[in-house]
Amino acid sequence: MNNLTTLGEFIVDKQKDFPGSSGEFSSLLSGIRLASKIVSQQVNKAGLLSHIVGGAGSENIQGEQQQKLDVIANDQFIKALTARNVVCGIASEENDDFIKINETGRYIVAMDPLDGSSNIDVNVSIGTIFSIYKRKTPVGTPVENEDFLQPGTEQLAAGYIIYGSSTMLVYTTGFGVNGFTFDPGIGVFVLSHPNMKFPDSGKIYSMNEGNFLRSSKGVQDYINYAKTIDEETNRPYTARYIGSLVADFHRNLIKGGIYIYPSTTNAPLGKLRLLYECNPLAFIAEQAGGAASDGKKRIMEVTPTGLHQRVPYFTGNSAMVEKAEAFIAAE
Ligand code: P6P
Repeated sequence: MNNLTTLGEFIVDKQKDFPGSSGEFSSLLSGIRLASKIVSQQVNKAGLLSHIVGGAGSENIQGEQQQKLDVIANDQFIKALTARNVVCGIASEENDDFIKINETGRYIVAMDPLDGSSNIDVNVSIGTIFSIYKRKTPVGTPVENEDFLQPGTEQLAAGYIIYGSSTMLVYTTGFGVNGFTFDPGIGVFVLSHPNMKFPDSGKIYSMNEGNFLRSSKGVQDYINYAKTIDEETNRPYTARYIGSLVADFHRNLIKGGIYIYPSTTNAPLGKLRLLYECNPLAFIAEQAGGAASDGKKRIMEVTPTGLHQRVPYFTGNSAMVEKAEAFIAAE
């Protein structure tokens, strides 16, 4: 037991990467750690609740209205971040506008508190995605829209929690990617995947092929390329699509692959959100030796124009993303 590194120890140890943060940044990450544990417990109970006690919208055994799990997750992360007094504002997938927290806070957080929550009832892994920036407006003033509309290259940290067969927290502060697995027996996240990197090559492609005919010629050409039989280049690739971004991304990070949610005729900007889905996972992808683009441009260089802005999204092994971009460029 004593040769294990807990997330708490890791955060404190890496604090030296942020001179002058006076521990505030570590406190912020610890707030995310705490909320993750609480949400993990709720997610694991949800299966029980929805099938035995009745799901969201029903009454729980105390006769209280059973809240939707994504609302519970949203509340838990907001509560944990507010308590730390280091965050001035939060942009959440669950809230139309940003939430003002503490005017003396130096950081902002963009988050999807429970992505893929529609999968809970079928017991598929779901996740939380978060992104941390330094505020642009002066400390001591109310947080403003411009604090959130920063390009992904300005991220100080980003990560995700995957609530699956085990709960894992994977994050980066720009010095590599590290994964921590939650041990419910002792209630701590333990370093289980140090210095995570995409494998040198990948052969998994993740896309909802129901969108194939609604996608551009370049995307269709790439998917057909992935399906072509060519032993020399390890094709056909394997199709794996769970319909839960964090689960698909996490599998591709470990096994090698590309996740695609493209522009379609009925959703020209795609489905995924730039601020709290695409940018945080792009930071992780790039730190793990991979790439993330909108099919043409590095996603972290896109300047956001709105909190809930959608973008087409290609992320995974660099060579796979580059190949998809080449087909799009040739269309
Ligand atoms: P579709 C979940 O709703 C989500 O935001 C991602 O987690 C997932 O990858 C995607 O949407 C699934 O979308 O259109 O394939 O059902």
